Amino acid sequence: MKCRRCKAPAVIDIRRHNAAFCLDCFLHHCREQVRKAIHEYKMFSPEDRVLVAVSGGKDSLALWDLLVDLDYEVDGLYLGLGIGEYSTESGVHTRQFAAERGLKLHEVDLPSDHGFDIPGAAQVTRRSPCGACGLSKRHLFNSTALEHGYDVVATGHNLDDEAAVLLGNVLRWDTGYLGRQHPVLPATPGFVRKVKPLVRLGERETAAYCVLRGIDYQVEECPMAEGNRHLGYKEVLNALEDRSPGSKAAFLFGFIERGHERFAGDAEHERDELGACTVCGAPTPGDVCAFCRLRSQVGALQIEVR
Ligand code: Q46
Ligand code: ZN
Repeated sequence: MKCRRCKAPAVIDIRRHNAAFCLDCFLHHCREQVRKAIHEYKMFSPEDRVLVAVSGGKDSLALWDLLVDLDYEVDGLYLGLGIGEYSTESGVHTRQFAAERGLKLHEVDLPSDHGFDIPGAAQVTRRSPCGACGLSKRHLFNSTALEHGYDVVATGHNLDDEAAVLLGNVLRWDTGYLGRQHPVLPATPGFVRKVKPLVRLGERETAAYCVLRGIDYQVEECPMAEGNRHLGYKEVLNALEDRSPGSKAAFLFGFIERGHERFAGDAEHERDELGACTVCGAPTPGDVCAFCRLRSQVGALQIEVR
């Protein structure tokens, strides 16, 4: 197997691209895919201040590394979820990555800053931990970016993640979510811009990128992920990809190019109906936002919720 670019012995093959690369050319390929995504979808410019949401896993650390390498002004944000050993180790990997490179890292800790953790929230609400986790992440990434004056929040969602989310949204024909599923969500009142620069890279590529760059990431999966629907969608898509390489990318990019626009109106309609949370001021369709309601349910906030 030879490198497509320089003909040296290859270290990785990417069936979707029908290509193999040597170490240097693979790193170049990853940078090019991220550069392309940023330009193609007009994610941000060198003048923008970017906050990367880092979990300590392969995707977010690869993203931070790639953006620094491409000379963008990027700081990190780590959110402590209070998921036992998993969170402790994720924090260690993230802090170590930032310290070794002299990068600025913001930290928000759910237990000490907001009075609850994800396993506790799941127990009290009797809902899936990922529900409480996802809404806390969305809320805190946005509010922290606003508080510190960042223009953009970048997350490490890769091609596999986005294709799995799309499959879930299509299976439920959730038109509001389909209207919001795009590599760039523009800023609207109360929300900073959200971008996904890894959308052109698969998770096998981000893992290989970290290994080849010597990035020490959290290899353990979150223990709360078990039974999560998202993992099932990934398995289905992997089986399809095995049979016909490139089908995952065709599914996702076909939607972005030809499907997304048709649902954009549904997302806009939902956005127009937002007011301000009476507790924290975040945009919300009701009186109190989902994050403040969660805090009140777990007993970390005393409010009357109708
Ligand atoms: S961290 Fe949170 Fe994930 Fe764990 S609880 Fe679910 S959503 S699985 S990316
Ligand atoms: Zn609120």
